[in-house]
Amino acid sequence: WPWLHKRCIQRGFFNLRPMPQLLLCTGNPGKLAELRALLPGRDLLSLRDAGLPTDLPETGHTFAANALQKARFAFERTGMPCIADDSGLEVDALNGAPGVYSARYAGQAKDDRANMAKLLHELDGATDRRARFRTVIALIDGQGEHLFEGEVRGTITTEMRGTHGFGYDPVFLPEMSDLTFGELDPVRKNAISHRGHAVWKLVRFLSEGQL
Ligand code: ITT
Repeated sequence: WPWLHKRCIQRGFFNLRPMPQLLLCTGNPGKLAELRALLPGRDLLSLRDAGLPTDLPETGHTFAANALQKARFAFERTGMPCIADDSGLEVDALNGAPGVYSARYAGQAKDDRANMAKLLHELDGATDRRARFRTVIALIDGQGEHLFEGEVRGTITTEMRGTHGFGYDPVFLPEMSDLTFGELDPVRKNAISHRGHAVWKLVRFLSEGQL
C-alpha cells in the first residue's frame, strides 16, 4: 500500500485540479476524429470552437516545423494549451515523397482520391512499394514547446481498399496486416498507427506533468 500510495502521488491521481481544455489545431475532420478518440476524458476544443480559421499556415519543410507553426498560430491567439499534428506518407521508391506535401500532392484542393490516384499512378509497375506514415505532434502551453513523434511502416497497395479513415488510408497496408487502414476499424487503426504512437507519448507527458 505505501508503494501504491507513493505511485499515485507521483502520477497525480490525488491531484484534483480540473484538467485544462486543450485546443486541437487541425482543420482535417479525419485527424480531429482520431485525436478525439485517442484523448478520451479530455476537454477538447476544435479550431472552429475557438473561432479560429481551419486552414492554418504551414509553410515549413519538415513535419516538426509545420506542427510547431500551427500550434504557435493558435497559442498566440488564445493562450490555451494547443496541440497540432503534421503528418504524411513517405514512399521509399519516391525518395520520401509526398512527405510534408501529402495533403496537396495532386493539387491545392487537398483531394484525398486525387492524391491516391496520383500515388498509384507514380508507383504503377513498381515492385518496391514500401512506405511509412509519420506524425509529429506539437504541444505548446505556458511552459514551453514539446514534440511527439510516431510512425508506422507498411506498403502501398495496387488499388484502393476500404472506406474507413481518411487521406491515404485505402492504399496503405500496415506491416503484419492483411487489411489496409481503410479496411481496419478505427479502434484497430489507432492501436497501431503513427498518430496512435505519437499520442501515447503525448498522453504520458500530460499525465506526468501539470496538464
Ligand atoms: P491540418 O494541417 O489542418 O491538420 P491537413 O490535412 O492539411 O490538416 P497535413 O498538412 O498534416 O494536414 O497533411 C497530412 C496529409 O497526410 C493528410 O491530408 C492526409 O492526406 C495524410 N495523412 C496524415 N495522416 C493520415 C492518416 O492517418 N491516414 C491517411 N492519410 C493521412
